[in-house]
Amino acid sequence: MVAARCEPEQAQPLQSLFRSLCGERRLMPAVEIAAKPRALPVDFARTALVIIDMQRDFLEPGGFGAVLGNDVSLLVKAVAPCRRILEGARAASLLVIHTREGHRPDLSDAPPAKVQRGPVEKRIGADGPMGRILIRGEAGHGIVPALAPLLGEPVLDKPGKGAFYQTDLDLILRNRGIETLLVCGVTTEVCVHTTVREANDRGYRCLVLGDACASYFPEFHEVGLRMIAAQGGIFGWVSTTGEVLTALARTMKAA
Ligand code: C5J
Repeated sequence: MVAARCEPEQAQPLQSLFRSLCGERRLMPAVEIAAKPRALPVDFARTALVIIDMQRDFLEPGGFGAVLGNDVSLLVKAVAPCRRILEGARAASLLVIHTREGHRPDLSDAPPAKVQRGPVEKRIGADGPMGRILIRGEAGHGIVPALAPLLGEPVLDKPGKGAFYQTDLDLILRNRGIETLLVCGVTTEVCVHTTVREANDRGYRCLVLGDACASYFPEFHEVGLRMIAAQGGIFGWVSTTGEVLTALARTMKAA
């Protein structure tokens, strides 16, 4: 096949065509958010907030996290920053998406390799103080009350660690023309990281709000954030709730 050549005199019309096909706004981001490894230009009209797995099973005593022997109080510190960015996103009419990790009661969507780990009484599906561990519909599977989804905000039930795996997240984002994700939630090095890697491979820019993420292992949290921003931002950008809220306020003032 002969490759199409672009003569110099054709370049200008082709660039205009490309701009009109892609939408001029894409080339003129509204605001820059201070971030590592460098500031990220963001068009908030094409940005969604994705809150990962802020579920009672991970954050409250008696849930899956606690049953596994973790100190759940380490995750609770992410609730207030998540709440602040959630309120900011709602005020600015951003698309807000909540995710929950969990499985069908019959475990038909839970790979045996995931379930069959550790003592039987501590496994996914076992009875716990907040109902069956990590099972949809049980009390522990719910999102903590401070971050309860509002009617109309998509809540994605995911069987895996990543929010794109076996969900319609990509479809929802593409139908809304979303190109940038503000990502927060728990845990930094597991479900947040997996989701950011999946999103990055699908072409989304991911800005992770470090203070609105948390881990049972503070050192994993720190290193997890550093990994995202390393090598020129190998998976994305890392910022804070405060920086994003400042940028949102600037945008809303200018509008
Ligand atoms: C874990 C999660 N850690 N949401 N899930 O199993 O990070």
